[in-house]
Amino acid sequence: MDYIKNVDPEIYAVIKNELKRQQDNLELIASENFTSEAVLEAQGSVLTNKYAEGYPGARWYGGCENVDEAEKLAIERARELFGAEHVNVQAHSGTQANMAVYFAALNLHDRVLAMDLACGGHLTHGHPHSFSGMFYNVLGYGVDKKSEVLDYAKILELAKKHKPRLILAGASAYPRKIDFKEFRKICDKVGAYLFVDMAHIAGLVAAGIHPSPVPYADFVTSTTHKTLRGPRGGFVLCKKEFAKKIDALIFPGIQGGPLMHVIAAKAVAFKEAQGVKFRNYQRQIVKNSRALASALAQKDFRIVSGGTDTHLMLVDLAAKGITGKDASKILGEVGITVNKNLIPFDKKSPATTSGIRLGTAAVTTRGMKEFHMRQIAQFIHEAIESSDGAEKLNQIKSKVLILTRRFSLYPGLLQEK
Ligand code: DSN
Repeated sequence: MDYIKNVDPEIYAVIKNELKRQQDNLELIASENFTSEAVLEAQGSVLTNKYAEGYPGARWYGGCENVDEAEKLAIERARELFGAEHVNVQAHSGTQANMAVYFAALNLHDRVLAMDLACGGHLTHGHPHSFSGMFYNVLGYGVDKKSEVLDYAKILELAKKHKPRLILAGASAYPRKIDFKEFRKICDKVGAYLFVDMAHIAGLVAAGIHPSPVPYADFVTSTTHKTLRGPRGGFVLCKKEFAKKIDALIFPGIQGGPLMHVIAAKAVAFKEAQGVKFRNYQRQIVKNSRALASALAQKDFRIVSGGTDTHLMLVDLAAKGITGKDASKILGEVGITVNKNLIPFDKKSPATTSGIRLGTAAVTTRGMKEFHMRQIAQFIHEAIESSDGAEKLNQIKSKVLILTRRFSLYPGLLQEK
């Protein structure tokens, strides 16, 4: 980073400080991860200089022979990894991948059935301030009040009553496996498209640890940077019959030039996701998630739905007498990064919340195992119990630092010469 250090010391400092923050803290935000060095290299490469509107072999600009290869590799690897009929790797983000699917499948104001935000859905699943809620008539389904898991009979009832043109499955804060086969059956009963947003679980799906939505869904979207561990970005998988429509809607429909450096980094991530090492990594994510949930439960934290089958869990803090907002602040003070999150049927507002969401993808990337999850649960417990004791919080912060220092992250990066 010598060039940036000389040209722009302020931004150099930002990057350096962020690297230190990532190294020193325990990253438990369920949607975050640490890419490999290979992904970082591809994303920071000269491919950023190239315009390549269009698709491989059919671009609007000359000189695309090398970036064509990168995009073809990304497409082929994703197709193989997920067994999809068609792949588009140009979506800049999950939101844009989702937008292309809405535009491909629906007319304005069509009816959609999607997971409620309060029960774990995403902003693009119908929030009134998202294009999805502005352009479409989105109705929500949730989880069962007692079990806090998806109630497929209820979803079928809603589908029969409201006759949506599209049903959206997938969530940002749902800790249990989703039965995509059941969703397909519901869609077939009411003649709806099935659209799965697998952004959170894409790595688990790639590794065969969560059942794949691809055989059942008309459209599947994802980001590349969560459990999949790639660069920040999105992609779309769909049945062959929608291929042309999806491609035309991504470009020129909603995007201009694709980010070829990001597409190359996606190709690297898809390659990394093909190996045994990645499968073992995904298995460890879930083992760690279960270990963290059960260690927290032993400290009397209520885990929504009683546990987890995935990389994430929701912790209900109501009985601890603290809000999600305050808990995330206190945990931040001891170097544990989490986000406040609504829990199903939350009585508090989205800005306050009764819960926090925790995920284990990033700490597993660092090499932590079940034993360390039990240590982390202890830190969380101690921090929440001593929320007004600055000295105690400092002690916990030191323990967090001792743990994170044992698991190096990007060793050698930005080292002073
Ligand atoms: N913002 C992401 C998350 O945290 O789940 C979803 O896009």
